[in-house]
Amino acid sequence: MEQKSANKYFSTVGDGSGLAQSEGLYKEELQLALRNSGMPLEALRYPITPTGLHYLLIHYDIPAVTADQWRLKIAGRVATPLNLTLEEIKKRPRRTIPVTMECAGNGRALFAPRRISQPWLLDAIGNAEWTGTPLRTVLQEAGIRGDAAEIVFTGLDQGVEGDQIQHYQRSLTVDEATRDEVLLVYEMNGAPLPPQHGYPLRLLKPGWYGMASVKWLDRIEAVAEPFQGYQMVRAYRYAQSAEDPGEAVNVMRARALMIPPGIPDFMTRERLVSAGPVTLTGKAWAGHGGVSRVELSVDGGSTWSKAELGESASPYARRTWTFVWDAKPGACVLHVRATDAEGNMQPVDQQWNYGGYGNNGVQRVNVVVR
Ligand SMILES: Nc1nc2c(c(=O)[nH]1)N[C@H]1C(S)=C(S)[C@@H](COP(=O)(O)O)O[C@H]1N2
Ligand SMILES: [Mo]
Repeated sequence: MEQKSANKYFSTVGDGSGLAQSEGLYKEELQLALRNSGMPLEALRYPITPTGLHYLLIHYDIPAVTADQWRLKIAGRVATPLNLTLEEIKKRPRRTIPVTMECAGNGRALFAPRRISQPWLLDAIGNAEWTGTPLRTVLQEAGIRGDAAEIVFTGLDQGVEGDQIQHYQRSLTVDEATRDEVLLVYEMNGAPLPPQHGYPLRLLKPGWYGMASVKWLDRIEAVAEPFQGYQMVRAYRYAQSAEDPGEAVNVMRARALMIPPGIPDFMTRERLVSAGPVTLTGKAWAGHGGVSRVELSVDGGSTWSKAELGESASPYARRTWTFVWDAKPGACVLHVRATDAEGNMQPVDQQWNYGGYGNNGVQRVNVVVR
């Protein structure tokens, strides 16, 4: 990988610490926010998120690529390197799975201080139906050699991040890469992958935060050592400072979100609701083993009651929850929280980290009942 000091060419944002020093948004955050749209929370109502409402996260530019010139290269520590056309990939066994995807940075802007980056609130989510072919069978055909430890996925997109000129690259261990549910995806919601979601082919790693699902795949390489690329060792770490190596971010933490009830105030997006029974509903998910419980608080987090949980369409898709609230006139803050199969509950208070990852602090919705 080519390395260069970015500071030689590019200006610094803020005071150089990487953290915002004020509540106001930096121009650079707004620039990212306008490119990378979130899903309006009322779209939680659709069982499958319409393609144009699914969140987007693009580190650099959408690369220019047409399927006829494109080839997927499979190389490195394999017995038989492969060079596949999109048509050849589509002739392989076809699988469709609904998968809930969430950006690891979801909730970042709710941390204080926040990392200067894509300033997500709670909307970096989607639940699409992805169609493709299992990665495992392609790797079997290439013949992963016994000395391979990881599989590196390289996107066509290139940019400068930190101080490194790079293609977007992430790796998975051979064990993680060859799990049943890992797909090479060429369709989203029954149509060819749109440019912004990785056309012509992307990886899908269900259960993990979105950064693992590399878009615009160019090359898949089996390597002998753990991959040390920027997106593995510098970004996507639960760390306490810029220098702290921290722990890898991977599996999605438990989260429940509600469709904000009633109608919004245009500026604040606080809600106006009529007194009486109000059915609160939303979705909940967790990367490992799914969600075991969802609870509501209608008194600002003092007391909690269990919501009713629906079924999920796949082990990697969110579940619907519902709760009937007897709304009394006045102002209140609604909270919703999920617990995963291992008993990990969403925290009420933030668990800060430098990169602003995995912030699954409970959702709070300000409501005025009249
Ligand atoms: N090649 C490439 N793959 C990528 C990214 C990227 O910038 N380049 N962004 C990643 C991140 S951080 C997320 S959250 C998901 C977002 O996928 P989506 O835009 O289809 O929702 O793609 C991942 N795959
Ligand atoms: Mo992300």
